[in-house]
This record gives sequence, structure tokens and C-alpha cells, in this order.
Amino acid sequence: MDLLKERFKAKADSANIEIKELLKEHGSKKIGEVTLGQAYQGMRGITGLVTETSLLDAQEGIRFRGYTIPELQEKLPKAVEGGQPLPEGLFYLMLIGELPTKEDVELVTDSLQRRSHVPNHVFAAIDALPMTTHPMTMFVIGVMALQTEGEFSKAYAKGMNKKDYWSITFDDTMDLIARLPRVAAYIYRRKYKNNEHINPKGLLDWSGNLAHMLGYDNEGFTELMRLYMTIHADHEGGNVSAHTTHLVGSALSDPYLSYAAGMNGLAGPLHGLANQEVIKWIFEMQANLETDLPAREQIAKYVQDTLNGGKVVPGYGHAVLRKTDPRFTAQMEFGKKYMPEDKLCRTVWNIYEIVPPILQSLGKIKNPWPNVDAHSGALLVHYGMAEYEFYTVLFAVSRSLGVLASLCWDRALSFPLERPKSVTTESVKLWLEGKSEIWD
Ligand code: CMX
Repeated sequence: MDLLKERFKAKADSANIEIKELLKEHGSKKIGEVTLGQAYQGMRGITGLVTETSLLDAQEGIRFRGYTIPELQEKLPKAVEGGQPLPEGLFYLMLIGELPTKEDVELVTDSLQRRSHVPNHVFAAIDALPMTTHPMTMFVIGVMALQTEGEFSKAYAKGMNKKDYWSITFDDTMDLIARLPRVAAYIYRRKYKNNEHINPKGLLDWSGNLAHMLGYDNEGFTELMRLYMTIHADHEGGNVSAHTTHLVGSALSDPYLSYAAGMNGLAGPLHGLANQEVIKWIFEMQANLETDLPAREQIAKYVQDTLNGGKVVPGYGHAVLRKTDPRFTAQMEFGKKYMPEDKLCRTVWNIYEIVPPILQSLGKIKNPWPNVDAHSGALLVHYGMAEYEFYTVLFAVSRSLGVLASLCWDRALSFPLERPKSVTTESVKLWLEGKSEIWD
């Protein structure tokens, strides 16, 4: 068994004992009550999931195994002195629960390098799609084509013992994460770079190789990819992509099927697709106003027009967060360090000053502050990647780290099939009229 897998097994064994004890003593304690409003309105505020890899605080933002993003930037091993953390280190932290050393990170990188081969039929499946196909559709189809390489479904068909679920999930997870940069880069080069593909460089780190295969072999973009892949990886368990991966995985669908399902959710405009919507919206604003640096009053009017058109301001608001997203702040700091004069970044910073008070004045928005998607596109455009329909694919590659580390934990902790209760409005009315009991 490889060292990473051995360490994971040891952590999972002790967690299993601890959780068993915890449930024996406290399993019947209530952690909340559910209102009718919550059942109808997106289940906000209902605590009903366990996700070990990260925890979101509405005021403070995300913590990965207890560490904030600035702490990760300080403590995780880096490829460049004083640079951005290697996302392999964050994956190690989410999986094992301990900060990795440089050697631990190398363990992850080596394992991903060894597992990164993508068979030709995956490229053929993507090539079969019209060029006009959205990159996220190509990506999910690429992942589904890769499922032929998965071992979990094959082992299940042969009658695998449930004791072994965690082990094969772990192997599939590592293989899948290793292969995603190649699939993503293939889609990018096919759709936007005349089908001219770039071979992987086997000895590069996971994000370095992604930057290389995309065709952006410069230090700034590579460092941006390391930051990008780190901060988009996980956002606790209730968001659409994480929750869907977990839900589908609970049916013992393998990691390929579960992750593909989650990424179909990431492809929605209220979730991960918001990163493309932000840049599209800003490009349209620039074209409309015929300037690449709109004045504050012009931005305010454009925001008002967007709202009057019955549309959301993309990149603003959040279902849980109630302050500026620290993932936005980390990207703003990157921008201020590497491209302080960039006009698109300056526009993003101006929008940050103008949008929150306007949204606040509407009186209905719970969080007028920017989320992760408000900034990411501007940094990519700076390095020449202006093809915004591709952005959600980058988000998806990063998100694999969190949702698949979580899926390993789901199997290691033997989490059962997820199946909450639903009701009909008819049954709600009968219950309100006292004509039926509360549902069991
Ligand atoms: N622009 C305009 N209106 C907004 C808004 C925004 N950015 N954010 C919220 N609202 C509106 C809602 O649409 C809702 O309106 P109605 O009552 O008319 O339906 C009202 O304000 C209350 O919404 P809320 O409780 O504050 O927010 P939700 O939890 O329902 O929704 C989110 C959260 C993210 C879907 C929403 O803020 C939004 O649509 N934002 C823009 C899209 C976006 O940036 N998504 C990315 C989120 C991060 C990610 O997952 O990647």
C-alpha cells in the first residue's frame, strides 16, 4: 500500500472509533429544528451533513481543517520561495488532516504524476462534440469517458467486500485527480487554440503541468494556477457541487460518476459558472460604455440597469457568507502585487466599491459582498486567457481536490445512502389544518 494511502487508513481507523463513541454518547442530541420556510426555500441554515475537509464561517470565510487562506499561504509548502502554496499540499491537509511537509507534498505530486495517463478514447469522445459545445459539457463528457478506467464499479460487480470500498475509492480518486489537468487542457486547446495540443511534462507539479499544457508557460500564470487551484478546492459540504458529489456517491456510484454529477451542478450560473458570467458582464459593460476603464458613476448606472433587467449582479452574494469572501481578497492581493495597473483588475476593484451599497439598498439581499467568482476572470485575462466560457473548467479541476477527498472520507466512515424526507404542499395544508400528523 502506498504511504499516503496507509496514512489515510490510519487516520480513518481512529476517526471511526472516535465517531462511534461520539454517536453512542450524543447521537440523540438535537442540532437544530427545521421550519416550513426552510423546506420551501433551499434548506438554508439546516445542519444535516458531515464534511470533514473544510468548514465555512459566515463572517470569517472558509477554513480548511482549521486553517484560513492566509494561514495556508504562509504554512503550505511552495514551488517558489515566497510564492503561492502547492494545491497538492492542501489536498494532503484535507485528506490526512495534518499540515504537510515538503516531502509529504512530493508524495502527492509523485503519485499524481504516475497516475496521469489519459486514454485516447477520452479525447475521441470530446472530439465527437461540436466545437460550439460549452467547455463544461465537454469536460463532464470527458470525465464520463474516463469512467472506463475506474476500478470501483468493476470491483463492485465482482462482489467486493464493503470493507474494501474506501481503498478502491481512494485509488480511483487519485487517478481521477491526476488525469483532470490533461482533460481540461485538451478542451482548451481544441476549442480555442486550433486543436494544437501540448504534451504533458511529467516532472512538473500538478498546477505547473496544467499551466504548461494550457500553453501558458510563464511564472506568473503558473503561480496564479497554484493559488487558483488552492482557493477553489473546497467550501464545506452544502454547496451544490460538493453536496451533489456526496449525494451521488452515497448510492455507491463510483468517484467518476459522483464527481461528474457534482460538476454538472458547478456548471450552473448561480454556482461555478458565475466566474464566466462576471467577465462576460464586465466585457459587455466596457463595450456598452466604449471604455476599458469605466468611471464609478458609469458602473453604478450599469449595475442599476442589470438589476432593472431582472438579472443578478454576477460574483456578488452568497448563500452562507455574510462578508467579503477571503477567496476574493486573496485574488485581489495577487492582482495588487503582480498587475496593479491592469485596467480590468482596477475595474473589478472599482466594482467592489460600488456594488455592495447598491445591493444593500435593495433591502432583500442577505450578503452584498463579492464571492470568489467576482475576481478570478480578471487575473486570467491579464495573462491572455480571455476565453471566459472555459473558466468554470478551471474551477472544476480545483474542486476535484475537495469533493474527492471528502468522498474518500465518506467511504472510510461508511456513510450510508443519503435520503432526506420530502413533503407535498397538499400534505402541508392537511397538516396545518390539523387533519394529519407530522410526517415520520
Ligand atoms: N444580484 C442581484 N440580486 C441578488 C444577488 C445579486 N448578486 N444576490 C442575491 N440577490 C437576490 C436574490 O435573487 C433574491 O431575490 P428574490 O427574493 O427576488 O428571489 C434575494 O436577493 C435574496 O437572496 P439571498 O437570500 O441574499 O441569496 P441566496 O442565498 O438566495 O442566493 C446566490 C445566493 C449566490 C445564488 C445569489 O447571491 C446570487 O445569485 N449571486 C449572483 C451569482 C453568483 O455570484 N454566484 C456565485 C456564488 C459563489 C459560487 O458558488 O461559486
